[in-house]
Amino acid sequence: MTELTAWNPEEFEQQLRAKGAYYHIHHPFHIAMNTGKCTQKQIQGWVANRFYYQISIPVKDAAIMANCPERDVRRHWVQRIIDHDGLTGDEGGIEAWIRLGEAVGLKREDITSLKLVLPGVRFSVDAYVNFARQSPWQEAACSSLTELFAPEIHQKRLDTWPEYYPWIDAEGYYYFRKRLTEARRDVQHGLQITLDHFKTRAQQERALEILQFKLNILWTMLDVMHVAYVDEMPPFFNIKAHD
Ligand code: AHQ
Repeated sequence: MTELTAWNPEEFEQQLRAKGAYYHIHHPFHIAMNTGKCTQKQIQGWVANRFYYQISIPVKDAAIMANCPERDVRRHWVQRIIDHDGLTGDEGGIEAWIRLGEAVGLKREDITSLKLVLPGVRFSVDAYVNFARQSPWQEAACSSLTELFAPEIHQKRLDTWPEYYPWIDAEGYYYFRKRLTEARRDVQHGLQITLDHFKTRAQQERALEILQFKLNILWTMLDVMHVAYVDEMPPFFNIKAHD
């Protein structure tokens, strides 16, 4: 079979951006959140579960750094870890996410104990971290390209939540504002690595497969939350606990 012609960089980028159709902004749980249909409990569930994703991002990025022999890539990629873990005097994104949790009425301990994290959310996030650990660093970099679509989702929250959820302390929105610039900067670097590395058509198709894998992770996390908090069927909800 003749090898398909590789896309040029513009066509390849277009193919990557077209995957936005599968972004979790289109998930019913996200649509409910952004149209004011969620209860405080559902918003709290989302924030508490997404905390596990947030604390896993720097671990994932450290795995990429550990697999990457290129100093020039690492000296840029390291900023992602700092953005989340913070530095002395700059609390960082993980602390800002805890602030979001407190702004929606959770106690710090409810969030940091991970006691509200659903098994399916944990499996999805762990799949992402393990993918980064076990894959070539360029493939793991490519998987972060869901952030091509992230500025829109953060802006949507900033535009809609204050009106629909006046009970949320506005302090909590700092995280979404912070990501607007960070995501745009990160994704330029991740996109350049992807356009430079995946050259043949087969490699470019592989990049699309990797992006779909990460889109599946984000979508599955919301499926799990929907079953637990909307269908009210958390794990073992119908099993009588044996003492
Ligand atoms: O807050 C998010 C974040 O820090 C990151 C890092 C990046 C990655 O390395 O995969 N992806 C990501 C995302 C964040 N927030 C998500 C959201 O919906 O709030 C979006 C998510 C992403 O698009 O991958």
